[in-house]
Amino acid sequence: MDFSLTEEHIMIRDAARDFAQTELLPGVIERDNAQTFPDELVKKMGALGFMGIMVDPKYGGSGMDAISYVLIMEELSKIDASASVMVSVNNSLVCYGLETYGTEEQKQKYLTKLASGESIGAFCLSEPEAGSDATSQKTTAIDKGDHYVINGTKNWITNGGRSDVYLVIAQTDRDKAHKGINAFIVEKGTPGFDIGPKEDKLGIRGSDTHTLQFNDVKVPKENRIGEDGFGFKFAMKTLSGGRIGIAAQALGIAAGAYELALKYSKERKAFGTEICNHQAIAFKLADMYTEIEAARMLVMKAAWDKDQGNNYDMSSAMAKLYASKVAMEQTVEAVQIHGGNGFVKEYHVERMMRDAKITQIYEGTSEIQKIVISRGVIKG
Ligand code: COS
Repeated sequence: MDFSLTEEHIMIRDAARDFAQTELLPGVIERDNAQTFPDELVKKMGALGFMGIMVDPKYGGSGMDAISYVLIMEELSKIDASASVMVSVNNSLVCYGLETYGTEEQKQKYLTKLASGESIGAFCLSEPEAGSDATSQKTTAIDKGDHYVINGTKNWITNGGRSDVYLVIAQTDRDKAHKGINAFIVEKGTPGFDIGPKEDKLGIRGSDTHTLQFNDVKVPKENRIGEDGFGFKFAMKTLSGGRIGIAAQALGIAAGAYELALKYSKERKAFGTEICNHQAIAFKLADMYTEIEAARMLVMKAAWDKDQGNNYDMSSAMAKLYASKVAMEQTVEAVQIHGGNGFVKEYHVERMMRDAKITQIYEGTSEIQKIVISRGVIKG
C-alpha cells in the first residue's frame, strides 16, 4: 500500500491549482451572478489538456490516468465548480464514452476535437419523466434504414447550450425495454434539434443547463454508438466513471470551503482571541478535516480501481455518495464559521454551499447511489 502521490501527480495537481488560482478565481463571483462562463476559459482548460485528461494522445488527449483526473477535478472545484462540471462531463461522459465504445471513424471525427478542447460535448439521458428511472426513455429513435429519426425532450443538460456534440440516449424498440435503447451522436445545428432557454439555477450557475427538443431529427446510422440496443448499458457504464468525476468535484468544493474557513478562523477575532482558539470552532475544523480526508480516500480508491482495470461501479457510487454528503454538510459549516460574512458573496463560501447541493443530485442522486451500493453488497 502506498498513499503518496508520484512526482508527476504532484506536478499535475499543482498545475491545476495554479490555473484555478490565476484564471478561475478572478471573476468567479461575477460569473455566478451573471450565469456565464467565457469560451476563452474553456479554451484555456483545453490548452492545458483538461478537456481530454484520460484520452489517448493519438486522439488529441493528455493520456493521463484517473488519479490525475480526480486531482485536477478537486483543484478546479475548490475555486469554481461551474468550470469543473464542464470538465467532468466532457471527460467522463463524452470523451470516455466515445473512446471506449465509439468506432474509429467516430473517434477521428469527434473525439479528437473534444479531447483537445476544440469542441465541447454534452450527455443527454435525463428527461422530464426519466431522471433516476433512466430506463423509462420517452425520446424515440426510429430506425429508417440508413438513418434514425429522433423525437423527444431532454432535460437538465449540462453544457446544453455551448456544446458542439451531443450524446443522446433514446428508445428504438419499446418492446425490448432497456435492451431497445440506443445512444447517438447528434451535432449542433442538425435540423429539428432545438436548444431551450438556459435554466436559472441554485448553484453551478456559470455552467449552462438547458432543455433540448428533438423534432424529427435525422441522424445517420454511423452515428449510433455500439451495437443496436447497447444504449442503456452505454449510459450506465459511462455514468460509473462520471460519478468519480462528480465525487472529486464534491471533494473539491468541500476542501475549498474548508480552506477558506480555516484561514478565516485564524484571522477573525472574538472574545479576545482568533476564533480558531475557541473549541466550538476548533472542533468544527477537526470534523471537517477528518471527513474531507475520508472522502478523499474514497475518491482516490474509485480512481485507482479505474486505473487498475477493476470494476468501479460500487467504488464510484460510494465515493459520490459520501463526498457529496461531506460537501453539503461541510460547506454549511464553512458558512457558519464565517458568521455574517459567510452570508455575503465576496467570501465565496455561500456560493460553495449552493454549488454543493447538485453533487447529491446529478449523475445519479444519493438515493440511486444507495441502490447501486446495496445491490452490490447483497450480490456479494
Ligand atoms: N454497467 C453495465 N450495465 C449495467 C450497469 C452498469 N453499471 N448498471 C445496470 N446495468 C445493466 C443491467 O445489467 C441490466 O442489463 P441486463 O438486463 O442485460 O442484465 C440493465 O442495465 C438494466 O439494469 P437494472 O435492471 O438494474 O435497471 P433499473 O431500472 O433497476 O435501474 C439504476 C438501475 C437505478 C442503477 C439506473 O437506472 C440508474 O443508474 N439510474 C440513475 C440514472 C442517472 O444517473 N441519471 C442522472 C442522469 S445523468 S445527469
